[in-house]
Amino acid sequence: PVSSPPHFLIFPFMSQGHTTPLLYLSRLLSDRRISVTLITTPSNYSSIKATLKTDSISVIDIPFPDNISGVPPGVEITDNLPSMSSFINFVQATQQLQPRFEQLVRTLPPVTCIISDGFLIWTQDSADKLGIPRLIFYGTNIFSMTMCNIMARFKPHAAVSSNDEPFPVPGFPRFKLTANDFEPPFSELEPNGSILDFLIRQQEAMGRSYGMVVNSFYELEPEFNDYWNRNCGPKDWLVGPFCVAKPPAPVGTARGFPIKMVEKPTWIQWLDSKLVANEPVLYVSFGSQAEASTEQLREVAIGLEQSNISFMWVVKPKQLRLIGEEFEERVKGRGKVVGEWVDQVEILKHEIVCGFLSHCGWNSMLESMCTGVAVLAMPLMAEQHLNARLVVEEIGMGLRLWPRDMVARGVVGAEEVAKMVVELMEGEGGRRVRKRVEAVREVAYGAMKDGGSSTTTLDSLIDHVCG
Ligand code: BUP
Repeated sequence: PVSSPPHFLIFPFMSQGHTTPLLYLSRLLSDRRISVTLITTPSNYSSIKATLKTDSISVIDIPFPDNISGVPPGVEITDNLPSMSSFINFVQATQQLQPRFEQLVRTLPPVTCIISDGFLIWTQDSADKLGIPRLIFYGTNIFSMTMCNIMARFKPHAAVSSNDEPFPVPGFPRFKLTANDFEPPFSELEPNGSILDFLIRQQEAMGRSYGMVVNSFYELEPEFNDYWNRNCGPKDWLVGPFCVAKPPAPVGTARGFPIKMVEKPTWIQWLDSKLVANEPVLYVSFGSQAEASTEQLREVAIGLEQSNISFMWVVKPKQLRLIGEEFEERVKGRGKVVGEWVDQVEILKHEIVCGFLSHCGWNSMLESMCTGVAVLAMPLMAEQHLNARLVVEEIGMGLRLWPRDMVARGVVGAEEVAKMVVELMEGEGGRRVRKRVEAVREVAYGAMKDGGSSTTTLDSLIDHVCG
């Protein structure tokens, strides 16, 4: 008798930084002859289908509730994370998907395993009810997870009197952090509020889970990984970096159609022209979620202008007018401002792109690593300050921008931007970190090759789950 293949159900959180990596993971699983069903909400359905470009992964959408109780007036909730200010309301609203989700799972071929985002806490209750093991996905690295865990358990910041004063980290005495490297409630000594409740529930659900899949690789953070498995848990499986996994099939190759020639976007043509002129380009982007203040954006603009370095700055359309048309006019020829969604990896892969001024979202950091582009770190929120510490101080593949007066949550001034952009692109510091990122790139690719650490870990995870 022919036995049916294992069936994994994947449920990403509805934001770019959390969905993209799970699409890659879906493909990695599907390539291993695992049947994969991806669950999402209606507004994400077509973009997920378009990105996957394959019919071998089923995508099913569950309608998002219309009337969401407890959402304060003025906070607009759709079925796609609207902005960080409505984060808690949004995650709470996703709970209303639970009955439809469970109903759906009961109608599908038997599910071997659920992989769902850590923010979708209630999927753990569903998994328990349905008797299916659940793996959690957080869009971050083990270093950040470990540091937050240590802060919550030991409160090492109780020993210092200000949020900017460094303290040694228990278990990692050589390493110094400040309370400003963390978001509340981790940065607080007596935390309370809805985020704390959320984290407590998340922690409790983690305790009931089968483990965590992580978009990272063992060689990148071995000591934090070992610490996590010894002291924190649940067990983690480091199976990335996903961005070097086989990319989705080119447009038009599905079902034997010939490859369609897609015209190069204007920003790639612009990079090509910079290559011809031999003018190295700094890529600037602060991600899809982070909201830099108007003041901060203006300082960055002035700094870029003063640096005299060529740059391409991808901004959210609503921020275009904050930067202003006169700015674009003044930097014309040297700088390009793009107010559209771009293929970031394609830009980072371009030969002429040599630096990345970034908010340090974890996907961006992995993409920089895997394309060998050195980072200029300007973290804004969430775990980005920790990511900056990891890539700059631990891995050594980037330089850091510091706000005025070294107040970690203050505004980074134009003079600092200009100075460090020049240092990254033309200085000794830049040469040092570029060498380092090249070496890390090799290791990252090695982890995803046959026999590499992440490939082996994914195979062993599948063996574990499928018994
Ligand atoms: Br903007 C932008 N094109 O124009 P991060 C982003 N991206 O491909 P974030 C594009 O979105 P979280 C664009 O390559 C990366 O994979 C980028 O994820 C892609 O930051 C992803 O870097 C952004 O993790 O997400 O958006 O702040 O807060 O969830 O980490």
